Amino acid sequence: MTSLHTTAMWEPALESMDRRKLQELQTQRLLQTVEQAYTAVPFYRSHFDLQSIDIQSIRNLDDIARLPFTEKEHFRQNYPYGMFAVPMRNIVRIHSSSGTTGKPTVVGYTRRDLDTWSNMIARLLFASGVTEEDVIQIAFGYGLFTGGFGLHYGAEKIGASVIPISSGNTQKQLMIMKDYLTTALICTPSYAMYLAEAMESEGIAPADLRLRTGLFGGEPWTAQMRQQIENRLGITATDNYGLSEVMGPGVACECLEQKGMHINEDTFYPEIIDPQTLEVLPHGQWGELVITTLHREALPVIRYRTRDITRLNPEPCACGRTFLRMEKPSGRSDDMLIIRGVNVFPTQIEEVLCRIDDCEPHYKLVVERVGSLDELEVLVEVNERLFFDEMKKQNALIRRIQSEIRSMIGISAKVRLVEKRTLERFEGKSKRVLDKRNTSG
Ligand code: DLL
Repeated sequence: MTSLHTTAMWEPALESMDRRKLQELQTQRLLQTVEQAYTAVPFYRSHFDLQSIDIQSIRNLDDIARLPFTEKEHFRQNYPYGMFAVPMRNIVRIHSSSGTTGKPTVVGYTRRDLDTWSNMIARLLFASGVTEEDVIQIAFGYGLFTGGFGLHYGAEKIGASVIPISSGNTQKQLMIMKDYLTTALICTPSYAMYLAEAMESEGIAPADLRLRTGLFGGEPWTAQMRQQIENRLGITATDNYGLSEVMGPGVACECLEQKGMHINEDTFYPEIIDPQTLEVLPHGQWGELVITTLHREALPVIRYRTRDITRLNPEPCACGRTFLRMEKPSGRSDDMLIIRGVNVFPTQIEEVLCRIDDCEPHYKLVVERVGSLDELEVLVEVNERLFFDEMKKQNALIRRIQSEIRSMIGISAKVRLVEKRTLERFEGKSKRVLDKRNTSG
């Protein structure tokens, strides 16, 4: 299989490894991880003992299905450092992720973990064709969030010129992008969209910039949103995935084929489970992604339930990487809205809206209980021409959106057209859902 988009690999011996050899490596690392978790982390010892797991009986990759899951709640119960497997003197970095409720999840890294992490990021950058020739603008928040620092050290590792601008300050982002000749932009897809819009209102055209590529992640986004970002910024955009509990960004990344994200399987062992029955599902089926770390010193994590809904594709990829690919997550199972009994992911609405020319890719979903019925209202920005246009055209657009939502998801929704730039914009992860049912009881 040949590809027009082949880029160099950062660690070709691992990234294009024969799958049988890879499984041997995974098995060896899994056994080490289980042993390390059991002996060094009291939480895992009691977690396994409670289920009468004899760790000597874990001998191959299939045995993993007998181990219990780790959940976010376990991190909270062991706040702050109870999940660490090494003494604090060996920890050189601490990050944390703030959930919406409860205590934050605290994660630690040894020196070797940081080295592993920057290699994962270096792989991700190379997979998108970014090299030492590039000037990378990192517009993820630097701080406790893993996005900024995580990507930073991998970018330095490949020898690129890194601009650690962090998130926010959109005017300055544009000035720097233009004056410092940025070639690669790293942020959330919603911030990329915001920057594209700000560029348009400042009268900056893609041709005025050197920007050629964007690496976006940290939240779900649709193929349609990618198309919009690519067109408006004049770039190629790739997706990358990760989560703090198992490391941060760098768990999986797209190559230039743009057909799913290669999971760094030498470092993370993926499974897909049915979130109801908790059974492991075969490749190709949609379900919840579960990850076991295979190479963490500070924080081994066994069968972490990510809540992200995706599926795995084991087909060989034209880029030559042998790691299997995960499809763009359609969303998190805990972000899924249940509206009148129908499961709705915000990304499904995004897909509908992005397909319609007069709609801008800025929307908000408001869910309410009216009487005993759930009601979904979709607020969507429309371009100025249409907003000030006659009622008839607006009504026609509303009917079209409603009918596409009905045919895609099977529910009826109220639709409200709003003027351009009236909905909130996001410098980090977007928050597009307001579920009033939870607050009103
Ligand atoms: O968002 C790590 C990260 C930073 C990844 C920068 C990529 C780029 P958390 O804050 O712990 O970590 O959030 C993790 O974000 O479980 C997914 O629900 C979601 N997520 C991350 N990347 C993607 C993606 C970082 N590419 C949670 N597509 C995960 C869809 C994503 N969802």
